[in-house]
Amino acid sequence: MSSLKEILINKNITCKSIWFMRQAGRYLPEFRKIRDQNKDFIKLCLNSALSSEITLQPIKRFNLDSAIIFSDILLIPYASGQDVTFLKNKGPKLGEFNLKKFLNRDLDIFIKNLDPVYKAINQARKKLDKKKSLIGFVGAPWTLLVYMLNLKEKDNRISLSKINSKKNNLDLILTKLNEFICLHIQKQIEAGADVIQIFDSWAGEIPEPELNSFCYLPNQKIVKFCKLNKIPVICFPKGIKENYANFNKIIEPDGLSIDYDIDPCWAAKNLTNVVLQGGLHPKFLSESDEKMYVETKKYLDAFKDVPYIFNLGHGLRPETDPEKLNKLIKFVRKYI
Ligand code: 1CP
Repeated sequence: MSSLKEILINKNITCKSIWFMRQAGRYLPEFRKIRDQNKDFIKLCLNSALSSEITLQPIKRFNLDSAIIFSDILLIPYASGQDVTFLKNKGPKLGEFNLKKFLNRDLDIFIKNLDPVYKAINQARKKLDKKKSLIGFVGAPWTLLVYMLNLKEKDNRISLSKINSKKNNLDLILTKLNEFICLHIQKQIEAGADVIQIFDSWAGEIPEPELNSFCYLPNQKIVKFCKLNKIPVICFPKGIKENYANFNKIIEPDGLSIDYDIDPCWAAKNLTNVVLQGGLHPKFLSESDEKMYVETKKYLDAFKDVPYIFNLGHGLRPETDPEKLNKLIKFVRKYI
């Protein structure tokens, strides 16, 4: 069994594991070379040979314990029929959301559109050492809605008025989204993914009274689905602060990825019966080695007696120097 699964399933504290969110892509020169020749990001994600190669690039370079499939959370809106484009240095831009088209989308067409992702998982799994996990992933419903309904304002705040105007249809949208997400998970498992991570990157923008309907319930449904399929699942409800404790009690995921606002000592005390992951602010990879090591040690010390997966409090930044990441990995491996 891979070290990641060994920790998630058996809560084995002697077994340590390292991987990084957004480890495949952006900051790696070998990725940039491929990216420069493939201007259409969606097409690149749907090129099975290239996306399986990109998935394995950080494993070859750093011998990390797990690979995460090179894909994107926005392939779900894409496969459901919405226009999705990625603008250089500006991020994703989605076309107008068409409720009727979305609700009537045939599941077979949805899956057919994503077939290259499953082929990529299959190819990457074959080339990946059996002791390493291949992580499949999805965006949580709320985080997908932020993009699908174009809720993000220029200052990165979320416009709730836009979601309020859709209130009557919200249950229908969430139900269909859940169906797409679970199907996408099932297909990733069948193709060879052995752990699933749910990214709820914008959970911190949900007003407290709505946390239950937009964050807890939708994540709980997906976690239940993963458990039914006997696949370990890690949740990442970024930005919900002390509500991480409620999230953990209600949803009961196998793993919980903490963001950089969560104090590791608080987490060790308050987030129990779960395997913790992550925490270190990705910005420390742009500071001095000493500062990076001091900050890293805070997490390794706080979690030395509990099952812990080393990772960051959010994804690796595009400006990260791969050599700096190498130093961090060496430090963590020596320490644990
Ligand atoms: O222009 C480029 O080269 C594309 C950059 C890029 C890459 C490499 C995007 C655009 N997505 C990805 C891959 C990706 N996205 C992975 C690959 C596997 C890995 O190494 O982790 C994963 C897991 C994601 C997940 C993802 N996409 C999230 C959740 C994680 C997070 O960072 O919060 C989100 C929010 C997205 C949307 C997205 N896709 C791309 C960008 C720039 C964004 C974020 C835009 C924003 O900030 O709103």
